[in-house]
Amino acid sequence: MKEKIEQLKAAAAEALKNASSKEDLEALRIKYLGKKGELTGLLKQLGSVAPEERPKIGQLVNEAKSKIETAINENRDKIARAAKELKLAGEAVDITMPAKEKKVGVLHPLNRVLDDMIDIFKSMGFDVVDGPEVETDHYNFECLNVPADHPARDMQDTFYLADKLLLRTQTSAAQIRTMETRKPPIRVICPGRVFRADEVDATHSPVFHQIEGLVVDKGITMCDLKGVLEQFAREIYGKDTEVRFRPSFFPFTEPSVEVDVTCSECGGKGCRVCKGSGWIEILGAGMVHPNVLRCCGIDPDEYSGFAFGIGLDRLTTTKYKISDIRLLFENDKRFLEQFD
Ligand code: 2NM
Repeated sequence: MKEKIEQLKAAAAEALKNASSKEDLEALRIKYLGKKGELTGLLKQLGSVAPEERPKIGQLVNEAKSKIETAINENRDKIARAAKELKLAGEAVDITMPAKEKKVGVLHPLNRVLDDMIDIFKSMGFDVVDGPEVETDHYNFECLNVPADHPARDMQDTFYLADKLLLRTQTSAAQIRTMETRKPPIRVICPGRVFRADEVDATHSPVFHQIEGLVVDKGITMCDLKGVLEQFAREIYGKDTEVRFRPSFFPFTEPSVEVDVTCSECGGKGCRVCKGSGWIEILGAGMVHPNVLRCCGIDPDEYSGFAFGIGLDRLTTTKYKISDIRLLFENDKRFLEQFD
């Protein structure tokens, strides 16, 4: 009997060495420790053992049982640990591998210049206002004192959608709406897309961008206009920039001016960019025509104002030395990615 117990222990130990999975271990447990297992079988034979030997043999069987039990449990832990390590090794991340490049989008050059301009005008107390791109003849022309026979109203120059409905040719239409709804003092800029039936070439596009400004209050004069526009020009082009006002004509302002700055390329000496003149035209402006104020319900005897219109596209192409305005609208990523 003692011998049988020893044999069983040895056989169990040997079988355990070859067990490599949870399933193997479970089979072993059933084989040796189960209800119909080998050790139970031995206990059943206890009856054939001499009575005085029985307690001793019983104890030996129990010792063998707990020994095998412990061995199986230890083995189970070992197998679980090995399985876990294998799993972790499979999931390991090589943190020395170079990461995938994540490209972050950049602002379109037009938006960069626009943001700069908005900052400058906001610092001078202007609000930014918006208006519809589809406008009526009333807001786009009539209230702006553009006479019926003015060439701008021609089908050749303006995109008409219906009889009195059109794509706005300037953002001033939004300013007319502002004057109708707000009471002076008014200080707004109005950036946006405008549309004209132009031939497309390196400097013309049927869609382009304007920022128009408007100030209306009691006692506004040409001096206010000059001060604001000089400040703007120096912020955009640098503080040594000279500003020049030339008489001009627009139906919606009287008097009207065109504003030049010293060429940022040559500093005023004359070069290809300024066509030898040393000056570059950047905007048109003037004192708001009394007819325009009246059309918006503002009394021109009580209030006066100035307004200006700046082309964003040309400012952007000169600032970034972009040779062709069409590049701004084609959205070629190779072009846009240069502005990060
Ligand atoms: C320009 C030039 C001069 C202008 C006028 C107005 C309004 F609505 F007040 F009448 N807004 N913008 C204006 C004046 C625009 O663009 C070259």
